[in-house]
Amino acid sequence: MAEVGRVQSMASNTISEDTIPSNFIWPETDQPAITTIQDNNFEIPVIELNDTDEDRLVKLIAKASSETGLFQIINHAIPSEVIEKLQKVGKEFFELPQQEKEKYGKLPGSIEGYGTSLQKEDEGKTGVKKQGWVDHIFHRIWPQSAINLRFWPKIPASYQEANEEYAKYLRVVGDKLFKCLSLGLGLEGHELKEGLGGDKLEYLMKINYYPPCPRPDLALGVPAHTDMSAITLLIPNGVPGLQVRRDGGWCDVKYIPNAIIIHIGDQIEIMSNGKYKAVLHRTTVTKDRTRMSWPVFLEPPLEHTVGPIPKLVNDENPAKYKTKKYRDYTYCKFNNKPQ
Ligand SMILES: O=C(O)CCC(=O)C(=O)O
Repeated sequence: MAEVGRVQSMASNTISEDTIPSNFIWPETDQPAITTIQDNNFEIPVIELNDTDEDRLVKLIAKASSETGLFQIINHAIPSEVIEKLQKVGKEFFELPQQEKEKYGKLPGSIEGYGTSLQKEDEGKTGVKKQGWVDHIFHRIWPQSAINLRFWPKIPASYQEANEEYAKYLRVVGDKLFKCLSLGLGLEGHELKEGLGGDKLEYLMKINYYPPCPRPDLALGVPAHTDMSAITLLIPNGVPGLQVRRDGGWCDVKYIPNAIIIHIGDQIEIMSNGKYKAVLHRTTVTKDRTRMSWPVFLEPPLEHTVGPIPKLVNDENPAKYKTKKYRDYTYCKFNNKPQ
């Protein structure tokens, strides 16, 4: 912890009558008040996706993906009305009565559906796994064959249309990013996407809803992790909360309005044999504002096998990762088992 002197500790001198259940109180090694490096906002690279100089675009994306695993794209050609509509219907869904949201509850063994750690009283026991201060819903939005509308909210009525419209634009952005990431590795433009299942590549929408929290100094939204996906394309609302690991602590990420935040995930790190880096990140919550985010995880089908691209592996640069089915990768990741 070289930079520990810059990490401000507030937890010990915060006096508050507000309390939260113990299962939301993280150990001191994770508490935002102790581990956030103050006044050190992390300015993530801003990349114009409509840059007509393809070489420059490829270099910028490859640099950001190798150094930080996180960047934001602007001029991505997704109309702001499409994004606003997506955000509006998502917000309306989370503001519905709990009973209505539970209609979309997850089924055993399925990632899709509504999930909450905030409303379930039986989970508030001391000693249980620490929980994030967040509700969420997952559902696939592409390809058509992977969509199960049972998990798509029927209220508000325009939810489906707004998500379909967003998916249509997002696919163009996803294809362009994969092409640039491929070229940045010296591969042909189609190779990364092909290695992830080609047109069977899945777009998994998640919406995070982080309500105000009486003790944002002690709680976390989503705990530290890298994404299992290949890449993640995320839209936040205007409330800050994303943090990345830096200098032995955590830095707030500053993003610009209307940008899409791109996270490099585990599958691209693996395929690139470590040239691109999956970004370690987490989220914090605030006392008086609701934060929301809409990450879409671009990932291979569960039965698809992913490993370092053979062209990137040789005697000097042997494979650093195993080649395995994505289903097996997700099993190990969910269950904290070695890969
Ligand atoms: O809300 C965010 O900005 C990030 C969310 C995230 O990391 C996740 O849902 O996996």
